[in-house]
Amino acid sequence: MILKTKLFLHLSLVALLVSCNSKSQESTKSDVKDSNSLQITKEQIDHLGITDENYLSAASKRALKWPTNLGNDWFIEFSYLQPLKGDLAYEEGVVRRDPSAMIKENGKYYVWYSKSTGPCDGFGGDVEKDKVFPWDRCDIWYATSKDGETWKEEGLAIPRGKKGAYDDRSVFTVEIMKHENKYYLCYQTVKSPYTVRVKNQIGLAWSNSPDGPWIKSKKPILSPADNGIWKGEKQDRHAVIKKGDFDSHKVHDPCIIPYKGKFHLYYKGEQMGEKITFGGRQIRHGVAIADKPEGPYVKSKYNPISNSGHEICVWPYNGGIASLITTDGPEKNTIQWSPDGINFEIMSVLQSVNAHAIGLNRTVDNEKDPTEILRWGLSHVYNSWNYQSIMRFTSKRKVEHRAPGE
Ligand code: AAL
Repeated sequence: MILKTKLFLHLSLVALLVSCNSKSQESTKSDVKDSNSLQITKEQIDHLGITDENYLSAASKRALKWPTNLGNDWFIEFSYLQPLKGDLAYEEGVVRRDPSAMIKENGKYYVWYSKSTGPCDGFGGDVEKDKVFPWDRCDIWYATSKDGETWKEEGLAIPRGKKGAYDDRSVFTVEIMKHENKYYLCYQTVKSPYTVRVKNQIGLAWSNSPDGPWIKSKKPILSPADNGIWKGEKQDRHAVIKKGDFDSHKVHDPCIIPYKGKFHLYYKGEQMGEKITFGGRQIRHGVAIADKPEGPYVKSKYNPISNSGHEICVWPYNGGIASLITTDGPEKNTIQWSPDGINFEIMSVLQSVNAHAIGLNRTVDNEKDPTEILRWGLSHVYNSWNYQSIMRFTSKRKVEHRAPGE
């Protein structure tokens, strides 16, 4: 396992970073195999298709360090998204996005999601009155389905708080956890006014039934780090004196996993003064750990625990935690695994991930296969900037490549 993870670090990062930093043109002399540093077998040469073992390119040298017992278990392909039927089919004028994981109760799948109506106006106007993002002025709704394809919208689960509350502006991007016959919804919260610099927090609600009623935590269970310093008074999130920790601006996409007798709250951090790096946003994940589902949650000193990614998509596997990293950063489109829920290594690099803000299917036996939980689930899709809907994704293990009729 450890060997494999090291391999993939080589595959994606070393290839990207080390080769960028090394001299762009190697001399002919250094192309020649350094027989002291590489023990090469005939099988390796044949497997890798190397023309002359005395003339190894930089790529071949890296390939020769891959373990010979390389498996294919974590490599998958996503198919096209499929529309849902019933109440979750696309509806003009309505935002349904960021689906939670699915759980099965009373013979039905349950899903929770952010819901709002009407177009959004951005930050140019009156942020007290406008709807700035599709996920602004949301409440959390839920739906059920017998087959995961045709859904019935059951109604409101978590409304926004009363004026002045920490969640008075929007409650959104929800996840579900069932633990000892109790249900927990964790979600993002924003307090009005929704300015560019507004801090985002995480709230929690619990119930004895998936149908509610839900009791909300009086205070957020997680807040951004408070060690960044804005520059000037103008609402500009890029103007900072000090950026602060990776989560100094927003804590997002919460997902709680019961793990080794504790509760791991995985989340996405957004940093004040965020930059574009490696062609994407500077987004990283963190974990906060509690003894009880309600908290208090203490951020790990190892944070950030990813250097890339966007929405959180994590599941337990083989005594550790697996994580699908998408959208931003040099390690996007990889599946990673950690033996301890903190120290993640790359297990596979995916061609693309045709699913966003994934709602995992938590009803499967995720030990059957490392990626069993990704066989099908929910994703949101941008029908337009104003309106998003929920669709169904599928993926399969990539095990062969054959021409038609071959
Ligand atoms: C997402 C998530 C969070 C962001 C926005 C809504 O997909 O990362 O939830 O706030 O976009």
